[in-house]
Amino acid sequence: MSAANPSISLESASYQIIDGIAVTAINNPPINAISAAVRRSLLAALKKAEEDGASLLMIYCEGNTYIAGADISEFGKPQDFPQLPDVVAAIENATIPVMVAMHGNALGGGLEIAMAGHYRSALSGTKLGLPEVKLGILPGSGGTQRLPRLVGAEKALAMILEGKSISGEEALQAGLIDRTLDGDLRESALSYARELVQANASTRRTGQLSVENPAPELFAAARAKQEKSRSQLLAPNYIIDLIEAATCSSIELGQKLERERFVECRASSGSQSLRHLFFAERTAAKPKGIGNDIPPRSIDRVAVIGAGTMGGGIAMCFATAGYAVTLVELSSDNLQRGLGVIQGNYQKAVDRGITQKTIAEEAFRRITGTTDIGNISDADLVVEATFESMDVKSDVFAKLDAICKPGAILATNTSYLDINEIASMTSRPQDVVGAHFFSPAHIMKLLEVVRSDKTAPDVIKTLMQVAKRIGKIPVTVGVCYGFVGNRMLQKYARQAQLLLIEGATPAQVDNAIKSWGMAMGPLSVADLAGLDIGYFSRRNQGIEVGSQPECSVPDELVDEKRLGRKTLAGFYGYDAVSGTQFEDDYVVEKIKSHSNRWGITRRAISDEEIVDRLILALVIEGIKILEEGVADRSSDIDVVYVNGYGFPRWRGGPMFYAETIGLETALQRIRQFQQQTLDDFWEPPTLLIKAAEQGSATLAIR
Ligand code: T1G
Repeated sequence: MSAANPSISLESASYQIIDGIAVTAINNPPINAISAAVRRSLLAALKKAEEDGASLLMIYCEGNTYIAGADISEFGKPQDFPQLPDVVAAIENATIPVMVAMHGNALGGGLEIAMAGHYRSALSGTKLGLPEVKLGILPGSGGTQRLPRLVGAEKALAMILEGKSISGEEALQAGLIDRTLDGDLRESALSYARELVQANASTRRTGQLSVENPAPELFAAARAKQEKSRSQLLAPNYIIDLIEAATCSSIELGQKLERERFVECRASSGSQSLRHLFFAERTAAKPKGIGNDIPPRSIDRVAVIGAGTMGGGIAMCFATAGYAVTLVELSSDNLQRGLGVIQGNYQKAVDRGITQKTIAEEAFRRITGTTDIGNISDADLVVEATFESMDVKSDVFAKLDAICKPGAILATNTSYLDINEIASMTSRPQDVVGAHFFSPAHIMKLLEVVRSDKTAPDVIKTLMQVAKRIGKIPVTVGVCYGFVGNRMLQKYARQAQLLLIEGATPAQVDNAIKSWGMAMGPLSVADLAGLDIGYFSRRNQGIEVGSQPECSVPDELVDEKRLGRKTLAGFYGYDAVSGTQFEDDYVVEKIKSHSNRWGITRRAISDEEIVDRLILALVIEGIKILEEGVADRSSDIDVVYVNGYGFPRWRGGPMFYAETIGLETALQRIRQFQQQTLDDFWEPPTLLIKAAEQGSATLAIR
């Protein structure tokens, strides 16, 4: 029989004495984030437990997770007292033993609280980690000082620099926790607490431990790796410094330095950008007009039409996530080739240590190939990934309409074609939707979910949920040429071409924008994708060969069979053996002759102009997309750009970037380009003018 006092309530926690043990349960849904109320509740529970003469204080959380970190939405606002480092210090210095029981996600400040406790336990399956670096910050309440004291400098460095979580079992092995728990969290934790009391367990202060001497090259190697990554964030290097400090300084000194660095990182623009994206990605998952009341359709069986590069990658996404997939091809040769590529991709993932062999084999077995489209009549979701032609797609959708069961979702992976027209080939346009994956589809995170005029809300809801299950970051967009991402990319690529004609070289354009942070330059991207793609796209749009300044050079390159990397010649030359890219004098001369042809006097163009022209082109087109309602919110456009187009995460996306430099500044620069180029494209969009006139910091003014 246990003797329990009545439970009392402390703001965001409950408190109860059971058999002389003080038990406090935090309750702050959805993720038990450390709000000011949670901090006050923890201090109140500790004070009360000491006053009550409890033999031990046990801390755990209600709901489906332990504390998953500080409340990020409080950052940037004045912080209420007590602050977390004070709470952490009070727990470590408590006069009675404190035991923390974790479950779900024990992250960031949550794990820092646990590390200040004297005993730690976790349900098996718990994920423990310090992911702050993903938000451009570092653990700010002793994490960089206590983790190395518990698990050693090397493991601490890996965990904090990568921000990856470890399992409860790994945490036990590493010395981060003392016990794994099973079954009911509260009961299992209570029985561990009773054991500790019976064994007269005393307070143990992590801060008093010292860090075992790490390998001498550990920190130098970490710094060298960091240097190579070209990251512009402050946090990674500071993390290395702080863990090194933990090996030779007192906890007080280490924590003081950590706090200073934390405050600096939190205020940095890099962290503001990453926090913007954290919420933007979660908001994008909730398309406007698709409420919680709409039930999704049930998806078990998936079919993919087309076993080419895109179809194969898409089939892998579903198979890896556990779906049974039927892959359809016209000929058995193409099917076997496609299946071979898929198997090879799984093997690569195994060789690189990304996937376990058995998991890859199981996934591959979930894919069944067929050349008979009639075999997919029971599919709940069909993703068409055939040749980008309206004729081909119309034909496929008419067939799907004839064979698929009622209620099946019919998705097309088109990049540019009109999904309203594709839907009109069926008698069920409400079930037709765009699922625009990015190449390589099994790796790239972005999925544009394209809503046609008639797509049913539950189809969107279902695809958004399926996207999350297959590890994608979905954004709902409307129908227009190129949807959000490619439509903006065209304007960006056009500026790159115009800059060449006005005076720049391919390497100058690419280097300027890469130094700014883009993963690749636009002309290297064009070479990689193949210059023939743009060539055919221009012909499909009825643009005659060489008829515009922005496309006369690439058109001529294609006519000369310089198709890009695949022919070892495009905007650049490529070494036949090593594949190394180099600026090709032949192309530079060709560009100059095209400047002449268009009567343009070449001039020296600054890197600043290159960057502004390219990025503000994205901003203008993004704003037009917003005005037209093709994207629900400007943050959705940022999510598209950072996850699909190599836009630097630490700059938050093109729209956030415009807000960061100030909308008035962006407008002025756009007006300068309008005057300088006399190009209608630079006509400032009304929404930007209005936002700037109102002095608004954001584009969300409607
Ligand atoms: N602060 C505020 N809101 C948060 C939040 C946080 N830390 N984490 C999640 N949310 C919201 C999220 O916006 C969403 O809201 C809902 O919770 C569910 O999240 C001092 C300074 C815990 C693994 O970085 O990784 O501690 O959209 O959709 O897929 O040193 O959320 O429903 O309105 O993501 O089940 C460190 C961040 C903070 C963890 C759950 N901690 N969170 O994933 O749900 S910094 C983190 C996550 C810190 C200390 C430092 C994930 C999750 P809404 P969700 P999920």
